Amino acid sequence: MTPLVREIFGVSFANPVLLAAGTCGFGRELSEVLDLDVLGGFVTKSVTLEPRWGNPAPRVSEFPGGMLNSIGLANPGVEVVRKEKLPWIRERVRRAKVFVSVAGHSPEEFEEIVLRLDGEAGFVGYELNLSCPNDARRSSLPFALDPEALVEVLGRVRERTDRPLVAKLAPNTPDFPRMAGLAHQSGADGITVVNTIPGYLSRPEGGASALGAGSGGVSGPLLRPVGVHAVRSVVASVPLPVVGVGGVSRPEHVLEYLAAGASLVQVGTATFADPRAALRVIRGLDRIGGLPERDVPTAVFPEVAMNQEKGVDG
Ligand code: RRO
Repeated sequence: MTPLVREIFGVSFANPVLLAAGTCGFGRELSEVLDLDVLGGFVTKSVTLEPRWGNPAPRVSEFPGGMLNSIGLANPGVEVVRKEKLPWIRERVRRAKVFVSVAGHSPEEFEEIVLRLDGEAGFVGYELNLSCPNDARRSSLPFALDPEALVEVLGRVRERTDRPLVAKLAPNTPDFPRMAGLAHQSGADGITVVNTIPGYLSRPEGGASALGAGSGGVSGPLLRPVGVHAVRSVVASVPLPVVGVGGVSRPEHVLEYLAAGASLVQVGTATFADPRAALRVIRGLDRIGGLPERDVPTAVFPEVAMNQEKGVDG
């Protein structure tokens, strides 16, 4: 067994458990019920260039397999994050490591958001949200399903920061090795898998959508096998740390993701049902007495070598 502490991206995490983007805002509200410093870290709500109100209510709906959401990227915009949210984090968060989730409508917007935030203290790196299923303003594919767009986002942002860049991919990516390989070649330091699965729920009486926006993203228990599968696939194809997310609500789930090769694991939807879910998970890992030994994969695997030979567009 090894202790819970993880050294990933040149950063020391007290444990491998982070809160997933969109499940803890910018930390402040949750800090009233959970000591954020028990966490390995957290990822902020995705930040856009302009403030966004988000989608019409209802924004979430439950079903037996989990939850469907279409929040619609509601966030105060990069300037409020810079002037209000990050100062709060700087003052109040001591040990937990914070990643800012960035979501643009174009590669230029990703670049601009990073430019505006990079001079600020209080966070260690960026999780690039390339996979939001609920972004009405981007009419074509999410970045994570569009190889050229993914390469352009990574390339532009890489020029603007030396901080760790973690690319968050979509669960409906038809080819994880290819997209993870492109992210790696374009400067990503890590890969997060997975975001929510596009889905639709009707109201019990039938017909109309259960959500104000129509379709949404599915998360919760049914996402766990999807996330673990994605972690295995990415770990086997790129020599980067992989962050696993999807359906984690118990310490055993963290161990399952770590056994699949994840370096860090995020708790997402479970926090909505119980704001202290991540604390229970970390206490459970403590009771187990640490984490099983596992080598972090460092080899360059054949799929990556193939992508490199073919060039970034594969
Ligand atoms: O805000 C959302 O509706 C949302 C985002 Br940005 C995302 O990345 N994933 C998700 O399920 N919802």
